[in-house]
Parts: sequence; C-alpha cells; structure tokens
Amino acid sequence: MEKSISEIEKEALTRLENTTETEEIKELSLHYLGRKGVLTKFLRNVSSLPENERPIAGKNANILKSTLDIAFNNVLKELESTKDDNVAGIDVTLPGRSCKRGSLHPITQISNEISDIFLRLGFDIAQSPEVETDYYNFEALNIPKYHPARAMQDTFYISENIVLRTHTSPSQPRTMEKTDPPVRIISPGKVFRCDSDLTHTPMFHQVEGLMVDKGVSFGDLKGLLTTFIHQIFDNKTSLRFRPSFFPFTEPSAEVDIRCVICRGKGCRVCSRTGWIEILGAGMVHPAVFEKIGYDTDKYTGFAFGMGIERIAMLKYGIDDTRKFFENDIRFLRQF
Ligand code: 2NL
Repeated sequence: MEKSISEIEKEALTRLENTTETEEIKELSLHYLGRKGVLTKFLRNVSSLPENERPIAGKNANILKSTLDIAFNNVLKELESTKDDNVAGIDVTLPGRSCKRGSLHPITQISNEISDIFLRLGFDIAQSPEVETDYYNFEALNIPKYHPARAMQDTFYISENIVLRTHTSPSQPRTMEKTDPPVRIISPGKVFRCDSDLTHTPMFHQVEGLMVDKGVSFGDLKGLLTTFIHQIFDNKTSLRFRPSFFPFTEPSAEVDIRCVICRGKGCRVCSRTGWIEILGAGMVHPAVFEKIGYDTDKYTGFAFGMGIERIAMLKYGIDDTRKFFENDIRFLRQF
C-alpha cells in the first residue's frame, strides 16, 4: 500500500477546497470513489495487509468513503444553487426595482381639501349610511310625501322604505338627534340618483354643512361661505347669493361664484354669464328642528350643500363628469 487512509483524506479534502467547478468535483469524486478510484483500490487491497491490520483499515476506508461522498455532494449542491440564481438573472449589484406608487382619486383629494378647510374653521365630520331610510332621507328634511324627488325615476329604491341616499343631509338629523346645540358638522360622501347623461352620473359626491347655535344668522352663513370659497379657489373670487327654494331651508339661496376661468368676461364654462352656480344654502327650516326636538325659540341654524365633482372640474379644468369614474389610468395619473 502506497498511502495511508489519513494521507488520502488530507489530500482529497485539500483538493476539494481548491475546486470551484462542478466538472472538477465530479472528476475528483471519480478519482477517489469511482470503480477504479483510490479508495476502491485501497479496499480491494485490504486483503494483502497483515491480518491484524485488516479490520481497522477496512473500517477507516469505509468511513472516509462516506465522508468524501457527503462532502462532494454538498459542494456540488451549493454550486448548483448559486448557478440557479444566475439562471434567474439576479445580479445582486443592480439597484432595486422601485414599486409604482398610486395616488388618491381626484375626487378624494378635493373632498379632503374641502374637509380640511372646514375642520380648521371648527367643524367636525359626521358620516352616515349610504343605504338610508325614507325617514332620514326625506321625512326628517321636510320633503313632503309627493315631492318629485321621491319618485321612482329620481331615487333608487331598495324597498318601500329604504333608499340609496340622494344627498348627504341624512347625517345631519342623525347627528342632531344625538347632540344638543351647538352643532357644527360637515358631511362629505357618496350620493345616488337615477340619472345618467353628459352632466350626470348615477353616483356622485357631496359635502353638506350644518351649524346650529343661539343667534346664528344668514350673515354668519355668508361669512363662512366667503371664507370657504376664498380658500378653495382664491381670495379674489367673489360670491353672489340668489333667492331660491329648498324644502329644508327658509330663506334659501343659490350661491354663484365669479367664473374662475374668464373672471367674469363670459366664456363657455359660465355660459357667457360670468357666474357659476356652486352651492345651495339657507337657514334651517323650523319644521326640521321641530322633528328633532330643538327649541326653535332658542336656536337658529344654517345649512349648505355642494357637489364635489363640480368643484373638482372647476379647479382642474375638466369638462366631462364621466371621466372621474371611467378608471382610465391616463386620466387619473394626472392628479
Ligand atoms: C345643494 C343644496 C343644500 C342643505 C343642503 C340641509 C340639511 C339640514 C337642514 C337644512 Cl339637516 N338643510 N342641507 C340646505 C340647503 C342646501 O344643498 O345644491 N346641494 C348640492
């Protein structure tokens, strides 16, 4: 015998350590463990050793055989797995892929902007269900039984007494039932009407506001809305109040602003009038307070409502409401 088992072991492990190629390891494996390999030959020659040395030599050779077999296979597996990474094209030195960030829908952005203005003015946000009872959507707001707004062609009915809310007003009687004055709330949210054409979508968004306290006047309403318009557009934008009618307010007004596009000269957006209607408002009708149980001798209040799409269209210069709800990423990404 030329080499001892410990010499073979030392040599084989050193050669394995200095090897990085799969093919070389396979060759090493054949060289030591193959049919004509060093260890195989050693085992075959054990019988030529002196009788007392044979059992130890045979045992040691078999232990080394399995040790080398495990070592070669482990290194082969490790090389295989790093090769897989390269096949997948992973270059760990490349910069990471950035993920695409979404953004808030333009209607959500404007709704938040409107809410922020009123929050700074001391208002709270009140929310209520989108599926509403006939009572809170109509009755509590002094909208009589045969009012056209209550007809099937204007309102989505779920059942005889359940509707999709046609305005965000129901959150206001709901809040008043739970709290005594002073009340200062705004209610942003989705509303639904049986209507669909160039200027109407069956779902749209509103913000309504309500303030009730001792001595609240129409002058307070004018002051608040002027501050609001100056903040959402700019403080050169003037307002005009025109007499109007709502079942839930008396007196009622429609509020126009000087056209933000032509500044009053007359253009397509303001139909050459120089003014754009933007809000409805008024002093809360005593019949509304009576249903809640507020003392109408003690308290007065004002309320107002506006469409969020309309404000967003004027701020961003958008001419078609339907664009907000088509989910066209080329449109939405611009905001
Ligand atoms: C509009 C007009 C308005 C109200 C909403 C209201 C709510 C209560 C009592 C009285 Cl609880 N009024 N809301 C008042 C006037 C106008 O909305 O053009 N909305 C888009």
